[in-house]
Amino acid sequence: MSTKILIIGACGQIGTELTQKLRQAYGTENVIASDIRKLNTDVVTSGPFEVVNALDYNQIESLIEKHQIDEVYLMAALLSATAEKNPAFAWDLNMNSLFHVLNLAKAGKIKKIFWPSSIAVFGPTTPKEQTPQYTIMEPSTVYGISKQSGERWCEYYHNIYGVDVRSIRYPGLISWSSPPGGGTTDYAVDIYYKALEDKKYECFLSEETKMPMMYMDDAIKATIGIMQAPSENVKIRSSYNLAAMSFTPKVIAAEIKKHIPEFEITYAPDFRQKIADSWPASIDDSAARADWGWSHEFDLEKMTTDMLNHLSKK
Ligand code: AKB
Repeated sequence: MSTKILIIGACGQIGTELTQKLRQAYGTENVIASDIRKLNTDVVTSGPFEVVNALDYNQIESLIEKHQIDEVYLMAALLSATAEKNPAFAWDLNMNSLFHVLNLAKAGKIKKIFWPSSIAVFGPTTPKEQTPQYTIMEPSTVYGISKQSGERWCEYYHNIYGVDVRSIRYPGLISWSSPPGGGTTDYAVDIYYKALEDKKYECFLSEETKMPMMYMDDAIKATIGIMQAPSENVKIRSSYNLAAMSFTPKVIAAEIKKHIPEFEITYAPDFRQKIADSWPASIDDSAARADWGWSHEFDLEKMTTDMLNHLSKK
């Protein structure tokens, strides 16, 4: 029997590419994309799509029953920068959508959940370089607090109710096919667009702000990888550290300059600088590599070539 999948928040930066890859892997009809509204995107036109409010338990439940869903990927969330502007709504969306899905699994209505966490679970008191899987976690953003609480609840539902929930702590994600949605790491996507369009970019972070980053192809590979891993290999049920590369705005600008020599970057740090300063500069993801065989393919050089190729065609 085929696995039936529901993606909640399918029109976002990750959801867009995840939907395509899952449809290739599991068959278009078996992957139901859903989001708060029906946009005219590939996600909507390339297969089954449903409008759903991630805060509405009954709506999610009836979709799960209608399509006889086995697995849910809960991608709906407010990211770090947007969440700081609307803390109450960020907390509501990020926490209650998770509770809905955890409770549906607890009730036996779905078999498996993917829920994304983030490097935002760490804070200013966390060791900055090669941040370990287990370490001090005192997040200072609403987004980080919601992700850290979510991790605790995932582990609790797994330990107490046997819910099969799997999670990774995404670093900043860089993609060409869909724009990012309100994060602190978004500069690393914007910079490619502006380099091609204007040959210049004003960065909202300072030149030496080093953060962990990952190309979307690798993030999707990790997401599907952890979901397909045998249950006994997924030993951590809060969330796994995940890493590919770390760089500063200065370093990514120098890499882009190799392709577009006239490109210039300037710096005008705003409120997002404080968020970035509270996060790790690099991540130790050895547990993910050992437990379920995670490995990345893209470094800064390979990603930059791929991004510029795709964006120039776009
Ligand atoms: C953000 O910047 O908020 C996200 C994240 C690191 O989770 N990209």
